[in-house]
Amino acid sequence: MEDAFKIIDQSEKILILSHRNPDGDTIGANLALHNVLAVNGKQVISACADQIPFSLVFLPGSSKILINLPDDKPDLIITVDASSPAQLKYENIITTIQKKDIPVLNIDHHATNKKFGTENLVDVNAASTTEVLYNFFKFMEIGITPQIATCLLAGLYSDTGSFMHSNTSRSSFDIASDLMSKGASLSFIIENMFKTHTVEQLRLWGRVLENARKNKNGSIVSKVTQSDFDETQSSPRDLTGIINYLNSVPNTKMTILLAEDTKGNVKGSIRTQNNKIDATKISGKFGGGGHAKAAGFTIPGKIISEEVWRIEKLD
Ligand SMILES: [Mn+2]
Repeated sequence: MEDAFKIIDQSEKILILSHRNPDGDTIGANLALHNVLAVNGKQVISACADQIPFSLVFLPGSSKILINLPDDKPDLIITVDASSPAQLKYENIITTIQKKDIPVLNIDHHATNKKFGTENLVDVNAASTTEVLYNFFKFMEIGITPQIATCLLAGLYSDTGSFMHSNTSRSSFDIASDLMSKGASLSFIIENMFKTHTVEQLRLWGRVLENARKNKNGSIVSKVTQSDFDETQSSPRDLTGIINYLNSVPNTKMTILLAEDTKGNVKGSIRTQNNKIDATKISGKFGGGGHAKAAGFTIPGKIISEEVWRIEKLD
């Protein structure tokens, strides 16, 4: 944390980057950090290559997150919640990080983090990147305003699945309690992040649930194809959250949801409640990453339905 503090202290123009397909953690972390650094006299730009979902627009300062990067070169790039440079999606940034042209502070909590930064503030025991930041702000003796508290709590809420995932620890509750005492608005977070489903999204979820089956290995699997998105007038983004329903069947090995995207890829999401299974080992076989209980991968291709017929001999 001391090194992270030093590298920030030495910089004037700071670019904070969230990962593609942003979630509550990467955006909450970005905005909390933006707020703290701007108050401390830094020139801060926040960006994310993909547009932030409607459910996160309520976060204080969300309009500060740009999609297009300004030409001005920063003195420091801070990445939040990104396990590898590729997660940032900006080609020129990925090259810059690889060439080490500009110092990079990598703040994250993924077990699969590639430690690509000049400094790496990575705590794999933290439930969210905002938990890492919370500890960092404490170390720096930063006063937490209600706005910062809301952003940090939103990240913790998002990554613990409302304190239901196995990464939820005593410290998650301690931090949440402290953030609420500092003015984080829980009702605001819940209303905006969890009660925002559209009818199109619910119809898509219907497809996922209907396609669900338990395979021979005791895993729950389901899929959605491009035609499911077309017919329900929904998009891949509308899948967020549905896998938790699939992953609610007792005594299963794991849950896998396969979804086609518009660019000819299949995105696989893996969840497990089984302590013997490490989801990152499975996602890793397909070039993906994530956490032991929640991981994912993307591979080019499409989903083919196979029908198998066989005759069972009677004795
Ligand atoms: Mn996260």
